[in-house]
Amino acid sequence: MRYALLSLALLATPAFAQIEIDNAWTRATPPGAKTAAGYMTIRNQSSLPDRLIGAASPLAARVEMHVHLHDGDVMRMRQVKGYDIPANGSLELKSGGAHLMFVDVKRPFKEGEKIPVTLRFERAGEMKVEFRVGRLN
Ligand SMILES: [Cu+2]
Repeated sequence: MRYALLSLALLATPAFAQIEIDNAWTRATPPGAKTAAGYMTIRNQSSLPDRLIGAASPLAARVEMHVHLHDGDVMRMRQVKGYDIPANGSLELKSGGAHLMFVDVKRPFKEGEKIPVTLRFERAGEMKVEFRVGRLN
């Protein structure tokens, strides 16, 4: 019986690894800017927690995961190794909170274009997402 349950769990893993990305966007960058922040909502429709463990884009040397911390009156960004996505829950990356950071962008992001990003989840694996570029702020 124990073996039967184990193999069932292994077979079931891909079906439960269901991640959906909503509203992935970034901003147009001014000429010479080296970084841009990316936002999105990550929904986990699985009954198991997942974790975003990496991100990459052909348009940036690297894509880091950042959080904002209040240090007195100063907001600081700190790089983290990943974001936990709760089972049957979601995580919103937004301005002033957790965000992706495109570092050393290869050229300016232009309003209206889409930036390809590959996300890597511990359980759901790799996923390709396009980040819509909003207006320069
Ligand atoms: Cu940042």
